[in-house]
Amino acid sequence: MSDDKRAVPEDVSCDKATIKMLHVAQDRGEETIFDRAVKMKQCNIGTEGICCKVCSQGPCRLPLTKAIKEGTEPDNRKGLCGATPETVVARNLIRQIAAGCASHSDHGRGVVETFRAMAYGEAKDYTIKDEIKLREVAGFFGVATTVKQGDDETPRDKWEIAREVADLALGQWGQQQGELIYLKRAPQATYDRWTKTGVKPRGIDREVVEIMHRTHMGVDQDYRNLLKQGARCSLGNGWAGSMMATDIQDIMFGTPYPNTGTINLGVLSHNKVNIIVHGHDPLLSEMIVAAVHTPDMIEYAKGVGAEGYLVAGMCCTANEILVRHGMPIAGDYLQQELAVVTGAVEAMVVDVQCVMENLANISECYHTKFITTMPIAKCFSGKNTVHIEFEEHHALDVAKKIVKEAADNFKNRDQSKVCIPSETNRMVVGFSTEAIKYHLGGTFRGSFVPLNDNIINGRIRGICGVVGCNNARAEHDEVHLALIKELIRNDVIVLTTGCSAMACGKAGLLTPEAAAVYAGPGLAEVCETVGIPPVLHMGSCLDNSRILTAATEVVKAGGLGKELADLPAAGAAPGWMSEKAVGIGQYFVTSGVYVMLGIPLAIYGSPVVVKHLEEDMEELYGGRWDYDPDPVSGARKILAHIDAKRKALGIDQARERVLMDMADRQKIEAA
Ligand code: MSK
Repeated sequence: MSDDKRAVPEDVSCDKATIKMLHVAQDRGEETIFDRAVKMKQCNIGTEGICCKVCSQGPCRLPLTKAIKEGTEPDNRKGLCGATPETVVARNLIRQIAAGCASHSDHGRGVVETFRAMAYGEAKDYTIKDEIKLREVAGFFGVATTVKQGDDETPRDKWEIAREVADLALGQWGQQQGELIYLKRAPQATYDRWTKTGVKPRGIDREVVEIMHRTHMGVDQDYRNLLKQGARCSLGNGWAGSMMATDIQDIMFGTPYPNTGTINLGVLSHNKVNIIVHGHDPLLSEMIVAAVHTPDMIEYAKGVGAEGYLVAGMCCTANEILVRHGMPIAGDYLQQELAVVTGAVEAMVVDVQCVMENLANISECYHTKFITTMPIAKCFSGKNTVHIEFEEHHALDVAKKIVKEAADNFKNRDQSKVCIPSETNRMVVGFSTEAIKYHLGGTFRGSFVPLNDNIINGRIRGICGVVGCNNARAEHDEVHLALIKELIRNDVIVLTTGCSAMACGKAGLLTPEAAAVYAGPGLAEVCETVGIPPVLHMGSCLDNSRILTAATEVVKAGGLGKELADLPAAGAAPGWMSEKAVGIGQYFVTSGVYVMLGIPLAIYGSPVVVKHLEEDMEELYGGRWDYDPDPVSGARKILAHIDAKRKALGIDQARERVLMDMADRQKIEAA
């Protein structure tokens, strides 16, 4: 770290393009999040979760002193009202869960509203791209897909089905009683556990609102009861809000199947109008992709002297258009300011979530138009900031307006400031649950059985979902890569989404060839036979629900236990930063998954709450939280967890056989 309080690029990232662009930004005197992370220290009280701000008599701060920690002083910490550290920490944590779940599920609501408008003929620019998925999803809602005509069953009209599905799906947000329909998609034993522990959500919105009520001053003062509501709310997001959003997006835009793509800042073009679509919601970005391919927009680009358009994604909007259209990814969350620093971006078009406010400031140093598009996500600052509101009933018209705004800005590009790094990487992406099934068994025999067989015989040791953000407090990309490389080296197949998937793409882990270089012998053999990478890109952070459905398929395929908690599987978020990640982590834990974090939850000010999350939750839900700042050590804890699950299933011996190399076999033969 340098004395003038700027980040040392080589210390904060392992990605070459990021390092180069950070040097460029610093040479130009432009500040990025990497520098701000050096300048601004984190608050110790906040990081431990022991600051209570729920009434105006505080904030009350309850620091965990060394003497309390060591037991030489009694723990008499209390807020003005008497709130204990347990209550304060649990309240803060479940408020994060509520915010995270609300974000993903509100995104989901928008998708379902547009789907409904489409089904009723009010959003004519959208259509049904995957009718097979529509009919499958109709089955989950109990909507008939055939109609009886005499003795015959004939397929029902797809638009009729879509209308019924849309009405039922939308009702899940406001449902007040009973339980959410999609919970039944979980393995029966997992569902039974939720019944027993009383965490089945009634409605998506209701559980979020109830968290806000319970955490108001003077309501719920039992940390176990508070955390239970956090668990309930998380299921409403993971198994309903997010899962329905993924399903409906697949119906409207197509279910992803393996596809190739390119990643990193080097994808930007010197000769084309560069448009970056950033955020999470594919409703607009799908239309921008469609708009740039229309003859009038192609002509428009020529008219401004450009060779066409380059639409590249950023954050999870990138994952959405990548998996369905093969559109390139410019970068992840931490690279958003650096994309503008290339001086070659005509428009940074944002929808919702993970958009840094500093984009407004950094855009002012260049010609870049910072275009906000959602009524719930405007930006006040910056002379280059423009708001062009998205409206689903005229989606293509809005997209064309944005494309024109970008094209008109092409002439303002200052060539003396253009600096596009050369780094790009090829990758294979788009492994939806359906695609994995197809890959393993083909069109007629699509099945997870071959995966289970290879887990049982020990070629594959286990499965790990590695997901989540990059965080400016940890080394960019490296925390993901170190953990993932350790896992695949030890024959654990990795399912990845979000910015973690992007780190893998940039490092070349998302190609089938990566198996020979990085995977252990068992996993490498399976990857080579089936033709898949050792790390499977499953989509955006919303698509973590795909990991739940894939894990459910593994349980259904048999031989690996009855509930998700039985599987030799784990989850990890080595560099998480957003509240959405807390919501996601909790839905995995509540579903029975061991979750390893590389950045701590704000809970360590209450050892009692820590014990509940890291130990007691396993008894309740079968899954638990864990934390290790060292990614390799974190990976080893995941391996130990997977081995314990293998032992409980009685398949640990098979694993030992596969691990024997030639020398081991020769020893046995000699004996
Ligand atoms: S974009 S939530 S930084 S994964 Fe989904 Fe990346 Fe995390 Fe945003």
